[in-house]
Amino acid sequence: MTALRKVLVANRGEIATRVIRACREEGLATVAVYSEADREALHVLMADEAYLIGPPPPAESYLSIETLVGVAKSAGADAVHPGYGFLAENAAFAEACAAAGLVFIGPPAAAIRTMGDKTAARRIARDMRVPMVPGTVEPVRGDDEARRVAREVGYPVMIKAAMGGGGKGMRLVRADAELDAALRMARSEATTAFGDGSVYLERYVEEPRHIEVQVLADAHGRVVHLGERECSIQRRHQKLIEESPSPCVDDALRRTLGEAACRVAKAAGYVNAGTVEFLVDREGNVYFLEMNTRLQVEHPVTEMVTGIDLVRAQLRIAAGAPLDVRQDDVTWRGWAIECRINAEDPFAGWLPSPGTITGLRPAAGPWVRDDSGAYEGCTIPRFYDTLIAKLIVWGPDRDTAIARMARALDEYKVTGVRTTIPVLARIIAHEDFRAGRLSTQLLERILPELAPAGGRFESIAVIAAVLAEYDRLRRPGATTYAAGTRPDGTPAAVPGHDTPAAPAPSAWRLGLRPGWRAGPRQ
Ligand code: MV4
Repeated sequence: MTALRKVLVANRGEIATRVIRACREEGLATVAVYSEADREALHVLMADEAYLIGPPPPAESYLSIETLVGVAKSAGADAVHPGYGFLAENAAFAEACAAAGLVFIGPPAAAIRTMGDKTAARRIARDMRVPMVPGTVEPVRGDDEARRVAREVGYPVMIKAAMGGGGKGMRLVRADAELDAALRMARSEATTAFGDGSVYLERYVEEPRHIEVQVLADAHGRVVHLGERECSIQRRHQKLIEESPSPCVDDALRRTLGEAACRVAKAAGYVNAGTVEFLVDREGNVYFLEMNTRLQVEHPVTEMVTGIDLVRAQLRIAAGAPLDVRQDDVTWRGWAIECRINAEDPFAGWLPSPGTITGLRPAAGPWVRDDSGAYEGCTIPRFYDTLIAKLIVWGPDRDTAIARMARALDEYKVTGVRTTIPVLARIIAHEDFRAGRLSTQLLERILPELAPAGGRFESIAVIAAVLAEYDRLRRPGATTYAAGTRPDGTPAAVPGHDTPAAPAPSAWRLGLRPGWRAGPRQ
């Protein structure tokens, strides 16, 4: 046991606030870090101390391993929580923390590295006799081998980047004739995105459901699973709504999936919280997909049905404590649903809608949870993920949870930026969602009717240009250009798109933490 005292939270937004809350409940001091775009962000206000780590582009701030480790050491932190995204699944970061004598609140670097290679993960699943999609367990060497395997497993097949995951760099191939070109494209995309052109093949599963199992593993060899989350409501690999349990998983399947997930975690030498992903086809066959070596965005739905605080568990596991639950102690009660509220305009091509939140009234009331990184007057910067908050509800059964989510979405008011709330409400009201007829294709099918581009459509060319501008702004050096800057240090509005910046009430005057003081500026 290494008793932790002070945790540096290497993240921003709602997940940073989630981790700070758990630390405070555990009696741990917290250190926030922030970029120039986040000077008045909620996580900065909530932490005991906060340190500026650089300009807005992530590569120069939240992704800078050297800066983060340096700040953790100089602030006297003894542990680092990476949250999700940014450096959460970066083995080099976990190693740099360990080398500096900091406890990384996540899995061992070796487990991150193993699972980062999706073919290595498939070899583990094969060795553990966990069912998986037919395909290769090594990267394919040449085009001839690829053709042979594709014919063997049968078309359609998917080409996936070995170092990819989360849907990036996948390519669907329906016939021999398309294979060579698809391989070339996939390899080149993988090289650009992951610095490694290795690809592997899998048979394509049509209209699958996306189900994932939460696991917790301690440093003493004990592994438990906390059941599944249904994550089929996605758009372009971004989940919009998640729930637990899944309407298509019964007790027997839960046990099968849970035991499979635990075997994979054990074989990988996994420690801390992790998630094992599966696909479920129309016939109910399940296939291992990959393992995510981090706390996930949608972890709250698991917390709500199991009563287990996953971030608290992460902190305790990192300190070397044995798990305080055995598998038989884990029970599931009721139903939980999460909706992701993003600053995006679903009626204008889902363009990011950064800016100042001029009015905010989150939903509240019984069995409603608001995991948020926002407050009235705060600014949603254009440099990061557009997630404003996660709205989570619990009910004794799925119908009650759905009615509660509909009520809560109706109650949730945000002005100043466009949000995904209206389209979330329409999905929740849709008969296929209510009937539990979920698949990864459902959203693509019903969105044209739920979120017509009509009213605010700005033409495809404008949308493409604005998206390219956001892309550019997120790259290193982007903030040193000549355009006018806002008082918060962020560049002026994207022409023709942004809502004009309204003067924000100063966050410093909100008095969220009377004792708050900024740490030394770097
Ligand atoms: C698949 C698949 C079908 N067949 N693999 C996407 C995220 C990443 N974790 C793996 N993903 C998928 N892999 C095989 N062999 C379907 C998905 C998938 C998906 C694909 C297209 C559109 C939406 C999707 C949502 C979830 C999963």
